Parts: sequence; structure tokens; C-alpha cells
Amino acid sequence: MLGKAALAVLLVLAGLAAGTRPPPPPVSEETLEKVAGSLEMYVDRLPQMPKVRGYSMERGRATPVHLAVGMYRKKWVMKFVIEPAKTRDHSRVPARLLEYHAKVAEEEATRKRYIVMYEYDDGATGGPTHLYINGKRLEDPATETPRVGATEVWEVVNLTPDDHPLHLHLATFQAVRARGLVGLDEFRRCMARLNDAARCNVSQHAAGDAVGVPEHERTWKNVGKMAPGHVTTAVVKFLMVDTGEDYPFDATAEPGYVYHCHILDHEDNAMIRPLKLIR
Ligand SMILES: [Cu+2]
Repeated sequence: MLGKAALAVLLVLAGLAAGTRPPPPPVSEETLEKVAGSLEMYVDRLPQMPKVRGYSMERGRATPVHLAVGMYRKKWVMKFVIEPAKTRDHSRVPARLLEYHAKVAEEEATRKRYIVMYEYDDGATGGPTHLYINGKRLEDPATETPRVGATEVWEVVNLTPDDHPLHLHLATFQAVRARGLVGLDEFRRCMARLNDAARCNVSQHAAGDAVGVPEHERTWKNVGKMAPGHVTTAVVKFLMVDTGEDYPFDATAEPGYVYHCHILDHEDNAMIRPLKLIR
């Protein structure tokens, strides 16, 4: 996830004395789980980022590792060494932080959409070739066209073998539940043929055990982890959730927005779709 704007990894600020070797940062497995959607990282721009250090999480201990271009796996943590400021910082932490209305009501939703995550494999090697949302490319016309101010329910159906941290631009959402898909192979075959969750009886397949949404996910967010083989129900708001009011700008203006997997090489291969708001 390094190299583009989405650099939401754990930030460890360190005022390090020159020449001393830093001890491993005190980062626990529990802390890492709390930034779960951001934990999988892809390092692709190291020559431009000499101050980034990598740590591997083994049994709750962060051990320094050599970062290599193209490195990609779970449970890495990156440390940014922040050097003394060269300019004065006049920013202040506000006395009061924004109050979030964490309460979510599914019945406010005026529309339900199925957001289906597919992975495609090379027939010869079996290796993954690309990932599409709803079987469509980024270049295909927007199919998610919510009204400004709307509340919708998005049923995110993950047919791939991996977790995907789904990220919505502009909108804010809250996962309310996740259910395992039963008869997954049969459902996958039907979806590969029809690409239509309703016609493939998704509600009958989404009958597995309900998985509790972790506490840190039960608030308004713009990234949420979607488990493989599960249907995650998310309430999505296309308004300012802190005030309940409309956006203070024209959210219908071109070129519009996108939603995508927050893992950079998934997004680039092409787990990303346009999001176009209308009045
Ligand atoms: Cu992904």
C-alpha cells in the first residue's frame, strides 16, 4: 500500500538519537489487529523512502527485517522515523474532538445493493490473474449511483479466498454483521454463470454462522475488512455522518468517486469501481 495516498499503516513516532540502534517498537499483536484493514502492505517505492523501516510480527514481538521491493505478506509493521521539524508547526489538537453518531439503523436504508468480489485464475497455472467487483471493470459505466443524502445497505459478498479491506471514497459505512456462505462452491458456480446474487439465491446461501463484527469496526468508517466466503452487511451513508447533513460541496460533480479494495495490488488488478452520486 506504499507509494500511493493510502498509507494508513501503524505510525510510530520516534525521536531517535543519532547513531544509536533503535529497540523494536512496543507493538502488540492486539494493537496490530486494531488497524487490521491496513496491515497488509506492499512495498514498491523503497529507493524513494529511505526512512521507512520494516518489522515482522512474530509471536507478538516486532523484529526488524530488511524491506525488499515487492515484499508482500501479512503482519508486517512499518515504522516512520520522523526527523526534527524544519518549519514551525502551528497546529493544535482541538479541545473537543468530533462526536460520531455511532448508532446505525438498517431500516433507514432506501436501497439494497449486492457488491460481489470475484477472483479469476489462469486456467493453465491456477494463479490469480485479476479481481473484479460485480464482474465489471473500472472502465465499465457506474452501476453504484446513490442519491446524495441516501442511506443504503450494501451486502458485500466475498467469493475470493482472501480478506479484502473495502474502501469507499466519499461515503462512510458501518458493518453490522457478517454471515458465512453455505454451499459456497455451488453459489460460486451460479455466480460465475449469472453474476446475479438474487437469482443465485444469496439469502439462502448466507445462512452460515453469524460472525460478530469486532468492536473497532462498529463505528462509521471508510475501510472495512470483508472476510472470504462471507456476506458482510454494511449500512452506507452518503452524507456527513457527524452532522447528519448534506456534503458542503457538490458531490454529484464529475469525475465522481470510486470504491475499491485497499490492498494496492488488488486495486491495481482491478478491484475498483466507479461511484457516481446523483440528485
Ligand atoms: Cu483485496
